[in-house]
Amino acid sequence: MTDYRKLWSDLGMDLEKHDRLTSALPLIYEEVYLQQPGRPQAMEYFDLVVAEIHSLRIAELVEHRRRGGKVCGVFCVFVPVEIIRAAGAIAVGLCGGSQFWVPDGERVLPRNLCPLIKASVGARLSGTCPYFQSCDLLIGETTCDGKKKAWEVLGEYAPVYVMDLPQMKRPRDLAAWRGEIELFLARIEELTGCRVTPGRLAEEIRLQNRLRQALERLYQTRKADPVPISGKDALLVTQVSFYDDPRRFIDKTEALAAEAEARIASGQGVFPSGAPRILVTGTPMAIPNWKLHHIIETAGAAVVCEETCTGTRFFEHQVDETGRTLEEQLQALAERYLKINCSCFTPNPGRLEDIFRLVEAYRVDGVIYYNLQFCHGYAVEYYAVEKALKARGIPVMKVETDYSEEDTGQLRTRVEAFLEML
Ligand code: BJ8
Repeated sequence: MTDYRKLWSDLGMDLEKHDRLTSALPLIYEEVYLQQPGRPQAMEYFDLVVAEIHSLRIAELVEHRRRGGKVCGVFCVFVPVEIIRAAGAIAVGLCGGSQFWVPDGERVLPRNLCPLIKASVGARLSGTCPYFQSCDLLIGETTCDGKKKAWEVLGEYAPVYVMDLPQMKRPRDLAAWRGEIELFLARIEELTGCRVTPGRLAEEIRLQNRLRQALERLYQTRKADPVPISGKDALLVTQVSFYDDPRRFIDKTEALAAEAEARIASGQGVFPSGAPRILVTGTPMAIPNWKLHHIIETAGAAVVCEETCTGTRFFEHQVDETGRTLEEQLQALAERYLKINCSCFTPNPGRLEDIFRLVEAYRVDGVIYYNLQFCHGYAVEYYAVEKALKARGIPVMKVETDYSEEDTGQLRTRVEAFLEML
């Protein structure tokens, strides 16, 4: 049996502090997840992943490194993980979703900064996240200003590589992004000492496409009324996708989707038919950030879709698999990734189109715009989203919050008032 305390200690973790972090999770998970009535049985796997969040997968990463493999940490859905894997490395998502890490982040970052950035940096500084401790290279990107500058700070504590993401989508931006992907490939080859061949890259492109398709299949089931799976459970599945083994994740997600499809066939749901259907749009929700979904769903509504980077922005659009040469494959990767409609782009009309399309497809009654505090890109973009939704008669409400529980009561009151209006 693996001695995890030894394993964490070998990773240089602060065990005492880590105990404090992990002691709170079972209680929170019990309340937020396990008390939900009628959950699909296939969620058991994802419950296990959370219960063992700092052990089972970490042991796999440690074993991979013991054999000479590398681990790369990523913070954004723009990073083409296919390249990392094609070079024999493992990619894990590192975005911090816990308030626990915020104070450590604030030791080196301003308080009035997005909690996702503070928690991500805090996770590294506190020595309590075994994923961070297992990484040979952290890969940042130039999306928002906060992240862009935080990489400089993080770089004092761990090796960081930054991808320069263009902020417009003109042909010259696509060409620049393609160039960035080439540089990235060279850096990953240097790290791993492995050449990325067209054959290996084709395999990883297909694998990541399958992973996206598995999530898409699960999301499709959320279009049904009654909805066969809660928004909280669907969110958890996406959160897990960022660090689980991709093949195992695909199998488990397909099994869950199959169960959800069977539920639809027999009319079984987790909310009564006719319950208000909510689309959440905005900033990502990194694990264990389940705050807003929990408030909405304990108020009697179902979250049926997330237009976020822990939702549709992560899995929509496939990479073209027909490329045979490295050049063609890198072009296909550049094109697919540049289709993501993050608010860091100007203008960003694609996001509005996505929201309308999803509102219709998921038969949404109301939209809740989720804005992490101090995320200016999404905050400013609310203006256009609100105007466009109101013009179409679609109710919308903006929620601006952080990871703390201080405003939970107030948020609950606002969400309940919004739901009553639908
Ligand atoms: S593609 S949303 S994952 S950047 S919430 S850190 S934007 S201040 S996370 Fe994001 Fe990539 Fe865009 Fe998606 Fe900055 Fe905003 Fe914080 Fe954000």
